Amino acid sequence: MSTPLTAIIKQAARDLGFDVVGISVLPARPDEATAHNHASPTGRLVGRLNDWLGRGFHATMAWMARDPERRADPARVLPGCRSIISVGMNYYTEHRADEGAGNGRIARYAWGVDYHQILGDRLTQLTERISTLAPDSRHRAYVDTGPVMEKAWAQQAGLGWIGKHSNLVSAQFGSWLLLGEILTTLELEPDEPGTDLCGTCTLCVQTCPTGAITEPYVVDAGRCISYLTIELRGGEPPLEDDLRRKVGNRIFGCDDCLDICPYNLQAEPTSEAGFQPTALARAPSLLTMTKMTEQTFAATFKQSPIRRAKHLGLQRNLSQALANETTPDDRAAATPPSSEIS
Ligand code: B12
Ligand code: SF4
Ligand code: SF4
Repeated sequence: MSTPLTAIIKQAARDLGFDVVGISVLPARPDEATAHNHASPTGRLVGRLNDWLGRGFHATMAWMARDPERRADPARVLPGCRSIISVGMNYYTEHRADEGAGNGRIARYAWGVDYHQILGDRLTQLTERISTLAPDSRHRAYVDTGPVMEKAWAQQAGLGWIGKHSNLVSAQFGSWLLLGEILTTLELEPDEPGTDLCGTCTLCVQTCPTGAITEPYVVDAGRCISYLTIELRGGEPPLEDDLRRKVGNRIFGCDDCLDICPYNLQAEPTSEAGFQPTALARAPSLLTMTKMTEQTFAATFKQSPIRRAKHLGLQRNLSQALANETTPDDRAAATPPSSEIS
């Protein structure tokens, strides 16, 4: 049973359009919360993060290696932090990608308006509401870009579980949830952590074209197509032929490990207008897009996550995909094209 304040905050989050909301708490005594205590949630998290960093799985994302103890411990981000309000928004639409000849493929999360904007605006409103309810409290809201391990806290707050592809899966919304959170000094009522329902399934691990899921729950970003087409800056040396071929027609992100997940079979379309796809995002013509100047790129993707790749990165991706049209990716050659399950 939630305390009145917890219940009011959760209802306010739902009223703002968040599909899921849950709460996790940090211990009152700072020594219990510290990242040096390996039995505490933050201690376990810093261990996992350091292990991942130690294996070099962050590749060129140097920002991931900056102050891991802070990234794993919300109390270092917001001194006095007692609770984390995790929220998620469903971005699934019933549209299909048009992968006709000459088209590239863009990951679903980038089909509409940038989620940083959609979730960020709502989180600002939620924070304002909390401030009026509890004027003495302090908060920090983040979507993606903050030093917070969002999936782990979402799992702790009961939004779902961390699947073997390492993303959060919800029994209700599958893997199509984007995450955000508010760190707060308020003591709220915690939810039960999510239970892992992957069981013996390993479909996502098997389907990954590049073997980036090195073992269940662990992703080597340096091999992940999402990293190779978004975070790896244009202008870096070209990929080795084998890896480049496996990138196939993907020009921004990758959904293969999400598309295959059985928990997406019953995914309900989102009611959020901002996530509806643009015609270009669903059916991106490789040749047309190679003609985009820097100015057209900036204007076309002003409100889209695709601007993250920058003009140079997207052009690199388009060249790769065009090269792969004549040398199809290994997986596509070996197996029939995988259609989306959902
Ligand atoms: C860096 C990053 C990436 C990198 C690295 C991915 C990765 N798996 O770490 C790259 C660029 C490859 C990437 C790709 C994608 N990303 Co990304 N990414 C992030 C970011 C900024 C940090 C993630 C991180 O901390 N990684 C470091 C490692 C150590 O942490 P980890 O993945 O959480 O893995 C550990 C945990 O699983 C941990 N763990 C923690 N608690 C527990 C508990 C249990 C029981 C177990 C078993 C394990 C476990 O063990 C693992 C150790 O290896 C987050 C936003 C954020 N601030 O959190 C978004 C985020 C994870 N990305 C997101 C998305 C949507 C994607 C893509 C689907 C985009 C796409 N379609 O192309 C892909 C998915 C690829 C994949 N299979 O992971 C969403 C995920 C939403 C969700 N439902 O989970 C996030 C949360 C952004 C957001 N705000 O919504 N991403
Ligand atoms: S996003 Fe693609 S490349 Fe990355 S882990 Fe999933 S299936 Fe593999
Ligand atoms: S595909 Fe299977 S193993 Fe992967 S997250 Fe979904 S249920 Fe878990």
